[in-house]
Amino acid sequence: MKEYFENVPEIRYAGADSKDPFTFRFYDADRVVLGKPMREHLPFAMAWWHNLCANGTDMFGRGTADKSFGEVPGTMAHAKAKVDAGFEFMRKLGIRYFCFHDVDLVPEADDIKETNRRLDEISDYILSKMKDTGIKCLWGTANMFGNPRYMNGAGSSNSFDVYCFAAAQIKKALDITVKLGGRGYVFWGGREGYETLLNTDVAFEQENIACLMKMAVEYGRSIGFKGDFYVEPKPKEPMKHQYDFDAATAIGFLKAHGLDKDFKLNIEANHATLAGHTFEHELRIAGMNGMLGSVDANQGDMFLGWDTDEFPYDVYTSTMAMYEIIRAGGLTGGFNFDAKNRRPSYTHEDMFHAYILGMDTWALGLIKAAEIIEDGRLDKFVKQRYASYGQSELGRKVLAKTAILKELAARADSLGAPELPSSGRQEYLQSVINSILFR
Ligand code: XLS
Ligand code: CA
Ligand code: CA
Repeated sequence: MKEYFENVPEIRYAGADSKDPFTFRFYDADRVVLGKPMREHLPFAMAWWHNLCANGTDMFGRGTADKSFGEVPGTMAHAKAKVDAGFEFMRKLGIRYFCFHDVDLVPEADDIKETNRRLDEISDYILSKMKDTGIKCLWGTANMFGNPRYMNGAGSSNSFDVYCFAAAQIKKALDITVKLGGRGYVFWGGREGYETLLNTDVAFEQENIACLMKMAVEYGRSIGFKGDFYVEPKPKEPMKHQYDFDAATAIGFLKAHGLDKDFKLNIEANHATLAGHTFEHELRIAGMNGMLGSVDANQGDMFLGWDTDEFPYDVYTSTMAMYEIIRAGGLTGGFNFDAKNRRPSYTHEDMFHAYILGMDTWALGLIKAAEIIEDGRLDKFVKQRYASYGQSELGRKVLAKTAILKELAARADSLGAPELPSSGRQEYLQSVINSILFR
């Protein structure tokens, strides 16, 4: 069997002091943290599109990276070479899952019947590789934003024929996800949104999106899909206004349409910051609603207003994100590196450096989040901050939801002027975090 990454060995844990670039400094799959090995806390996944397809092309220039893997792009031979290279890549890193869009796997033909035939062929091939390696599918999805037919969206398109094409792609992507045993199925509303109200019926479009999702659930369940459907919120780009703006908006939409039992959220770090939120905020909102499903593990650039999909490097964020994830009871999905090398980092070795960085950043985040939990000061502080509700009979009635407005007003009258609430102590708490992070 041809080796695609000859210069790269299997990546092993070698400790924080390791100077060998092809080692993990923090990700030690067997290390037990909070009673579970790291590999169980961190089901990492390779994103087929960025890792095996994206070559650094941007709107100002051609690609810089060679992702041909020795074959001619646009052919089935190339599609198979990507499978071989991808499985070698995952095996060398100890990554146990992958995520895909339909059109990442095969070149799209003009006729959907031919595209579907190619998908059948490649998924047979992928399945044989999965059996040989034990690598699994985290989630699948349909790319309903790239083809020009989706210029006005898929579920939100003004064209009924385009809506039918979206349905056909979802049906096939679900077939493939089930065939590969995927844990989840993602809806990222790529172009589900609008540019101007002057030509848009928002209510009509949102009803149609929900209807498509309902049909997807019915079909998925009918073919034995037991996993979660996910919505991946994103506020903008490519559309100016995207309907799944953020976690709260997506949850409201899912609940309004009775989809919240089958759907959870796939929270992407870069999308959170585009929405003006921290990643932790989005995880908290999803988690407290029982709808935290999976994570797209990347980071954005605060100086740029677009979706840069960088590999995660910020340990403050991975720590506080892991803190949220653990407290929410973990993920039903996993950690998909929806991230790409920077354009000047164009070699095959850079693909490995990027994943080593990402996996180590999350491993360190897990270790430090566990320390914050074991330390307990943060948790205790937050509980104490709201303690006044439990300190009077009336406060307890509010907690039991039996109080009435008049009683509360009477208490306010008896107090005259209330004392200031207790101090937020933000700077103290930040110093606690630093002392745990850097000890
Ligand atoms: C794009 C999205 C996309 C989804 C899957 O911004 O992040 O990659 O994760 O369609
Ligand atoms: Ca994503
Ligand atoms: Ca992104």
